[in-house]
Amino acid sequence: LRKKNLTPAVFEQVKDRKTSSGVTLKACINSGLVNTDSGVGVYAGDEETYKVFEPLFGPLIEDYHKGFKITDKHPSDMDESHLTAPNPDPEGKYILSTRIRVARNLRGYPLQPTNTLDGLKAIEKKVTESLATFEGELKGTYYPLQGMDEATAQKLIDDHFLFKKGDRFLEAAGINQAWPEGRGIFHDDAKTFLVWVNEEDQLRIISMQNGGDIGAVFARLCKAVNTMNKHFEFQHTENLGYLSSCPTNLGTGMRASVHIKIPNASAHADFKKICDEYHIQPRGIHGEHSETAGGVYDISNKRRLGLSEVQCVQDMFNGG
Ligand code: ADP
Ligand code: ILO
Repeated sequence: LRKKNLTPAVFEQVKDRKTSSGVTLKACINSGLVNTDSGVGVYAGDEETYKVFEPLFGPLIEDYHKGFKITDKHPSDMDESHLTAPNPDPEGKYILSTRIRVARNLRGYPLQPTNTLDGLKAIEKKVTESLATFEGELKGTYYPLQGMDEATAQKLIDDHFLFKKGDRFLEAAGINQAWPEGRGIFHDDAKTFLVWVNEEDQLRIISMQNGGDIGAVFARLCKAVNTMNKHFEFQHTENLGYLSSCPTNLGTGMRASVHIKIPNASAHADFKKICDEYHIQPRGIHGEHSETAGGVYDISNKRRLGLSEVQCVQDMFNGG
């Protein structure tokens, strides 16, 4: 998307621009320059990046979040009673698990590419102190990455709960600095409510469980996010919604997915075309940029900006 949208004319317009915290064009596009197989290839270093580099980011955002115009206002709806998504597979024949996550960043801190070790640690402290007060189904424990033994970390990654180490896209965007300091995962005993701390975004708030009960997963996420809204102020603007370092995660910051067995559909010649038509994105079984196994795909909503959270989940339900 960067290659398509950074035309010679746009390049001339933005090549010498800089945000007040020093974010340059080179910093925004380095991840895609290093990783030529990127789908998107840009990251924003701070809130101002989206304004200062709008000649590049504006068209790219409209390109990814189909139907959204940069001048539009972004809506929000986290009322689970507005969702119509009865379990599509009550017998558990096709859907292995359901996961819905949102990305969030705290107001007052830069986005991750320009964050500092002090910033990461301050965020970790603030967030974990608040999470420690959560009760009921949101009650859990924080596990810092620093000091976690390799086998425990790898098991959490293999079981789809924890982010992976050394992601080359994040590395080139400057997001892996001082790894693993300041990073960690909070979760309840059942691992159905989880919070990633200081990965690509400062927070990833996650609700997940086995099976296809999308409504229950969304209801838990609504409860978690509504509770977190009382504790934190997140970076947010009227037209871009919640801000994130990758422009694909703007707006709702929401990716609602199912792990689903579709060996025949995925082998169909029109698989990609059908996914595009329904605004869904197929990923491998271990997340983005991973391969898949046994015809099991991660199917999720592609658009996250310009439509509400309820509509994002509805996109995934309709497409899946
Ligand atoms: P993100 O969704 O946070 O953008 P990834 O695509 O890397 O990032 O996925 C993170 C992890 O979540 C991966 O291990 C992936 O397999 C897991 N995951 C995604 N969707 C589901 C799902 N429906 N059920 C179980 N695990 C899932
Ligand atoms: N920079 C990577 C990832 C893009 C979208 N995904 C995430 C996790 N932000 C790319 O361009 O392929």
